[in-house]
Amino acid sequence: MEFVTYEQEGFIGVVTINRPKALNALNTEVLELLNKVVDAVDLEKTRALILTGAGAKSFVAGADISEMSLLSKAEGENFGKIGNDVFRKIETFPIPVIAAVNGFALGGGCELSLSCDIRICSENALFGQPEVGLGITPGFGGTQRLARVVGIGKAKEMIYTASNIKAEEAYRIGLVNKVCSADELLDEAKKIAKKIVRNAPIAVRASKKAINDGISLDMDNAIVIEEKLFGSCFETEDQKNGMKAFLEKRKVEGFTNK
Ligand code: DAK
Repeated sequence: MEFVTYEQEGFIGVVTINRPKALNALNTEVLELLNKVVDAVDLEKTRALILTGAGAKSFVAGADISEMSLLSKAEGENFGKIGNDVFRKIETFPIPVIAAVNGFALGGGCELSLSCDIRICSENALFGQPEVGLGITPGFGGTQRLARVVGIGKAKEMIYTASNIKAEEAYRIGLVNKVCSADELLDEAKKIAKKIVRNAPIAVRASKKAINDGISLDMDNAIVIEEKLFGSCFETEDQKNGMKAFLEKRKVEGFTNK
């Protein structure tokens, strides 16, 4: 069985973590496959990715506890590195990545969703960082990314208490942008992706880079990052065509990614 699958639908790629028997828990094999699948995405023809989990119950129920329980220190470090590398690859992936969270997003699952640009979830979703109850800290960026998304106070509460939160609470605190029924989840993610892929791809990519690179800088330096990326758009055909279409009071006829 292929633990990570990929489907291309027009400009949209759908990556599915497919290990439902273990609620899509992340073992070394899944992480390595995820890395390979992401590396293989053709950026010429793909403008947005959706990341989801197989089955009705779970996005990702965390790192694989059975595998982790047997790791030596060196193996633990290696496991952590494989995970951190692929999570960072997703976070800095040139095109937007939408997490469609279809159930449990615990530990490494919550952290994986946090590596994505946008999260939406089904009504049965459950988010949490249960690590301190297992004697470890969040290890795939949870101590850093959760606080950046929901604020330091809420992140600390979730991490210190190891309490899970339901979909509505995740929406209330801004962890997800939308809650919908399980049946509609993938379609809702595709609707967002379709809106993204209609826009000028180079400008979308530059916006992602500007937000990601600027967020941890002071405003004086952050704004310089924006200036450079803004300037780079003026070398593109899409900028010329987009503005020309506006001035001629017509819709742009499809951006070319050039
Ligand atoms: N790992 C391995 N197997 C898991 C799993 C997990 N995280 N979560 C579920 N499973 C497996 C169960 O063992 C069970 O397998 P069988 O017994 O059928 O063989 C199957 O999935 C179905 O699970 P349940 O029978 O438990 O299903 P329930 O509906 O009763 O409960 C549950 C669902 C999600 C509430 C429960 O399965 C659960 O609490 N799972 C564990 C959730 C959790 O604690 N996740 C966080 C893991 S810690 C690191 C970086 C990062 C990390 C670690 C290190 N480094 C830098 C080194 C990350 C750590 C984590 O993510």
